[in-house]
Parts: sequence; structure tokens; C-alpha cells
Amino acid sequence: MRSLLRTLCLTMLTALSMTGTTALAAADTKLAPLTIYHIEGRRSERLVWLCEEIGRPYQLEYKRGNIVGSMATIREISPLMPVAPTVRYGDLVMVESGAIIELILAREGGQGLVPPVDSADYAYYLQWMHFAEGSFASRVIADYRVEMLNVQKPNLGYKLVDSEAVLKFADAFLAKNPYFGGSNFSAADIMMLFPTNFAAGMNVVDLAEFPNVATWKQKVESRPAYKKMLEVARPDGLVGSPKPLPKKE
Ligand SMILES: N[C@@H](CCC(=O)N[C@@H](CS)C(=O)NCC(=O)O)C(=O)O
Repeated sequence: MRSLLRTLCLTMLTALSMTGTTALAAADTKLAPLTIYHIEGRRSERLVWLCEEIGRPYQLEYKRGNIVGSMATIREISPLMPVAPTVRYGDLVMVESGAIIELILAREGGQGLVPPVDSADYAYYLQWMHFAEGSFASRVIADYRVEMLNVQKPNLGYKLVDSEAVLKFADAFLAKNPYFGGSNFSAADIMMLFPTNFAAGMNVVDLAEFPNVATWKQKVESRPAYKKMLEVARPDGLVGSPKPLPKKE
């Protein structure tokens, strides 16, 4: 029974690890091989989405429905900093989604996902590329954890770092610009979606209060490359997500 299960798992894994390469058959042989070590619903989805946007071949490694197993694989590749995403890009093993995206786009040509360097949009692009992790994800995740403690021990009155101010800032930008990179869809949008979805999905904020962000989210999630990402990197929907906060009154 155990060996049957192992064979089944190996077959599934082989199928999964082939997904990206199969989807993008017209591989450019000059490109360094890229393996994305992934966990469903996590930041590694950014890289799958990026590759689907630019038609860049990749190999996707994860154990479907098995977050612990996917993390164990990542730990083998990056024992000192086991996080999703970890990638193997040519001979390099690398973490930090924004840096990986910037490296791929810089080495392989912006592929339409980076505004021209001398444009006003380029400054916005850089701001939101870095804001996504530097301010947005860090504040939202801090607020999620603090609010969880407040739910468990209401009398301690832990203070939040104010995710709503972050969303207000993003919403005001999107009132004047269709995308975080200014006029066009860019890698900054790919970076910004994860913390937006974490904030909304975990009930840290109510997206109904930020209509421009809500409209933008709908727009970027309807892109064919995003849908393809969901198909290959999240085939069973969200698995093993953290517990959402109670909904705000
Ligand atoms: N700033 C990093 C964050 C990476 C990160 O923390 N990833 C999460 C998943 S979304 C993770 O692997 N967490 C597991 C852990 O920290 O043990 C990035 O953007 O790549």
C-alpha cells in the first residue's frame, strides 16, 4: 500500500514538475533554466504569474495539497532560509520574490512589464515594487498577528500598525492611475496582489472601503496569465491558509 502511494505521489509530482515546461513548449534555449519551488497560495505564485505573462519557460516544484511536503523540498534547496519562493536560476539558488523578478526582467529584457527607465511611470513602478514587501506585506502581516492576539486576549489591547493607512495610500494612487506601474500593467502589480489578497482574505481590512483597489484586483485577476497561474500553481484552490480574523462589524 505504502509503495503504491509512493508511486502515485511520484507520478503526481512528475506531472506537476512538468507543468510549466509543458505549458510553454516554445522554450528559448538561451534562457537559464528556472525552477520555482512553490507552496500553494504563497508568494511563489508571483513567479509563476510572471513567467506566464512573459511566456518564459519554468519548472514548477511542489507537492500538491501538501504544504509540509512542499516546505521540506524547499528546505533541501535552501536550508538556511527556507521560504516560498525559492528558485534555482541557472546555477544560482535565490530567495526574495521581488529581487528574483527584477533579476529575471533585467537579464532577459523587461518584456513589457517594466516602464521605460526615463518615464514618470518608472518611479511609481519602483515605489510599488518595493512597497509591496517593504511596507504593505510587513504591516498587514504584523496587524494580522497582533489582531489575532487581541482576539485571544482582548484585555491586553495590542496596537496595530495601521494596514488601513496602507490601503488608503494604494487606493488614492489607483484613483489616478490604472495600475501600480502607472499607465500599464507591470511587475509592480504582480508584487502588490499578494499582500492585497492576504489583507482582504484574512479580514485585516475590508476591500469594500477601498473601491479602486477592489477594481484593480478584479482587473489583474482576470488576466489570462493569472488564470493560468491558478490552474498550474493552485489547482485545488487555497489549501492550508492561515485562519482569517473575525469579520469587522
Ligand atoms: N519577502 C519574501 C517573503 C518570503 C516568505 O516569507 N514566504 C512565505 C510564504 S508566502 C514563507 O515561505 N513562509 C514560511 C516561513 O517563513 O517559514 C518574498 O517576497 O519572497
